[in-house]
Amino acid sequence: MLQAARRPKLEKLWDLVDEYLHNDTESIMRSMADHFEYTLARNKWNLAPQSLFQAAAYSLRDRMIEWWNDTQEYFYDQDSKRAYYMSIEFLMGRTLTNALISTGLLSPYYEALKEFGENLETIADLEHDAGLGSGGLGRLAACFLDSLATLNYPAWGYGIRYKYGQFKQNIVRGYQVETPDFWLESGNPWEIPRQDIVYKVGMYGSVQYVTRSDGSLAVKWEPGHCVGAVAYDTPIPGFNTKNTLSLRLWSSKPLVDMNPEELKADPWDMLRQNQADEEITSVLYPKADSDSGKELRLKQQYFFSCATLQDIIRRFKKSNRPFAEFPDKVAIQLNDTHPTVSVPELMRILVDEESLPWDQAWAITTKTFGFTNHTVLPEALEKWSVPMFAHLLPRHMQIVFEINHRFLEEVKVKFDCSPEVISRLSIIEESNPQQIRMANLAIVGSHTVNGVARIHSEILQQSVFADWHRLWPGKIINITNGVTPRRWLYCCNPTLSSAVTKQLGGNAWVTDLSLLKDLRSHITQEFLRDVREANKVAKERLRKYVSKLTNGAVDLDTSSLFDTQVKRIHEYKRQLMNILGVIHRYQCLKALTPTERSQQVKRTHIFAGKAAASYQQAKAVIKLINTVADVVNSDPQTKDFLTVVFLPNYSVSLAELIVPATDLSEHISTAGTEASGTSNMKFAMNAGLIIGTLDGANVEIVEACGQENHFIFGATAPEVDKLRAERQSVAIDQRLYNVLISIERGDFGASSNYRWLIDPLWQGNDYYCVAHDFPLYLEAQQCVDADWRTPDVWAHKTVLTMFGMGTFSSDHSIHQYARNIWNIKPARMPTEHITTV
Ligand code: GPQ
Repeated sequence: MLQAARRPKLEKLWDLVDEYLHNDTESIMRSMADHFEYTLARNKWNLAPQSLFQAAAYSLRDRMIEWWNDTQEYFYDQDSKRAYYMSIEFLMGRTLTNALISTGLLSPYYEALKEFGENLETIADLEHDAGLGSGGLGRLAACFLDSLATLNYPAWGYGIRYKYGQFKQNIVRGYQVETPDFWLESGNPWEIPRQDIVYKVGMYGSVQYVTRSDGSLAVKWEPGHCVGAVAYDTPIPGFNTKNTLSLRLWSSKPLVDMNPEELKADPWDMLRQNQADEEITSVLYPKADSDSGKELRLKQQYFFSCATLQDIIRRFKKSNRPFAEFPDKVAIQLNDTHPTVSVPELMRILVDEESLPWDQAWAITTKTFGFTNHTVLPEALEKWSVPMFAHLLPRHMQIVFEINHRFLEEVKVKFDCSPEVISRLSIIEESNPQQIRMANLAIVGSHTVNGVARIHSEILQQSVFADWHRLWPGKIINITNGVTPRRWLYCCNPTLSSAVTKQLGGNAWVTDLSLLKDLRSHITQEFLRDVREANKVAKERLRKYVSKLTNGAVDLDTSSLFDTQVKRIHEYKRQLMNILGVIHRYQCLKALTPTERSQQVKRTHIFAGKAAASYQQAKAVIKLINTVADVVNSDPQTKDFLTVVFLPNYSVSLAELIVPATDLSEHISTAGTEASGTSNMKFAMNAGLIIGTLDGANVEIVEACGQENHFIFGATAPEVDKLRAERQSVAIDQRLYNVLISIERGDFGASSNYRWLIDPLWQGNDYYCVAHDFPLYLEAQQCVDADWRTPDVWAHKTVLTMFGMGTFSSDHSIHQYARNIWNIKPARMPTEHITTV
């Protein structure tokens, strides 16, 4: 309430509001009751749990808005440089428990809900996940927001408010069936619609040349159609600080009065156009198998970039500074290539609208943007066809050509590059039709490019972006990903968290995870016991979940080893190798006598993850896992020793349940394919061991936690390159042969379901090296069994792992972004600026 001080007459009024927002149980109950009755218009005699959740959320949101306003005012007063994190995905999951913990209001809310006759956990479970993302990239963005707020950095998140998040996955007769995820069904109490913040976003049309008053010639884009971008803000509380940031998501809406020509059109045509405008932000990743689908994706990207830049520039202009100082006040991070059209958009604004000379505009632009790459898979590097781009964004197309022309001229003059190198560096691919390589545009338009794990950044430097690395040494850097210890340890694993707090004599570790390393040298028996206990509690919670999900059909044995692989289903992640390994284990068990069987390590294999709707191979893997589960779980000879479950509809909240309950997690991608992985960090932070390849962040995790504590196997990245280059055909191991034959024979339903998976293996067409790594994987699994049989050995490894995870907090990553890319400083509100108790 800093404003109040400036307008004394209103002071009293604000004091009254502050009074209302006190944080004791009584005041919280009063605000909940208010929202129950007036915001939700519910009958007070019927305290439906869903409405209680909403009332709790609204009342908490009020408190966060209070802090959010103060934070924004504080940043403004401090004239802080701000970082803007632009991401097409934000995989936020649920908010309630996390926000209560961050704001320090868990206990009064717990009490308040108890007074209303409800339990906080039950109420928290009613919240629908905000699934505005599909995988690690979106979850990383969410972890980064949590760290930015917690570390008091002046920052904003910008993205799209999709009406439908990532699809809901149902498993029907073993197959994945997708249905829309209408996450807004019961409303979204966290967001604040800003009908007052609407920007005009143009598209199509033509480029005009106009004469300025001084006689010079200016270029002006006359869009053929305009849509509105409405802001929706979600407060992002920091842990143990009142600094509260904002995630601003854009929603599209028709702007009829902006399109006067269209007013003359047939009303039905207009209605259809309005619907099309609303559709821009309907779904995450519209199907791109048609030209219209591709255009919609590009439209989304431009819509989001255009609205965000207008908002950033409006905020910058409040300081009345010249544009030359823009990069001193603004850092924009492009989370992958999706927001890269922001580069020509900023150039258009500076050159066409602000009349800056090209060179100055370009200097400002390149000092403003940073670019994070998240993949080396060539198929995932975005390209847009030139004719399509030119049709939707004619002025931007000119600008991209101009950027490319100037860049290539500079390269030719300053560096002695061959024509091949020039053609690889070009932003335009000379195919038919020509394509814009968005990664090249992002690299040229940014001052720094970063990979997300050491090995990934090295691959970028040495192969994928090697030409660039030679051209501009030092421009490609590494910042290894991290995950927030608030959500991924403190909130999701309260028992283990308490043990750590007890051990360290306080909870400072929640914002400084490096404190864990001090515990490595004196591991106590008490702590080992606590870790085992936490694992037991988490396993029991998961057992109950699975039992409810399967109507009691699957009852997990919590004394068994929980072996988990949960992530997007993709060939490179090799869930196939995992399930083939499970079939091998099943065959081994079948071949044993009952006495021998009873001496085997009991195991539960847990899978979860979504396959892209059009990805046949990935969908076949899901079918295979589910069918193996049916066979194995109902086989009386083996069912006491081996259980397989595929948990449908993987999500952030499901991960929060699975991660603490896992003994061993699988991160077994073909070396050189997984940029980083972040679930590996979550599991290890929760004292889980890793079976994995030397890929992505696994490399650094095992280095930090001790390779001897994990189960590392398989071809290394250079070996994979060699295998591929030599096209070596790998002889199929006898155990793999037996597994493939059993699938072929129909032991797991019609083998035709699995042609996509098995034929390439028989044919030696094994791009992801499953056949090569399979025997090594089985050996690593045998080592797992051996260690599991010695509980003390296992327990020591888990604890050493957890204590080695100090640098994998997203706080650590964010400090590096702040220092090495954005040049921003923390700005924590001093307590006297805070009006709420
Ligand atoms: N990642 Cl390019 C995604 O989740 N989606 C994408 O579209 C791309 C990458 C992941 C990547 O596969 C993981 O290895 C990373 O840990 C994660 O991004 C965050 O960097």
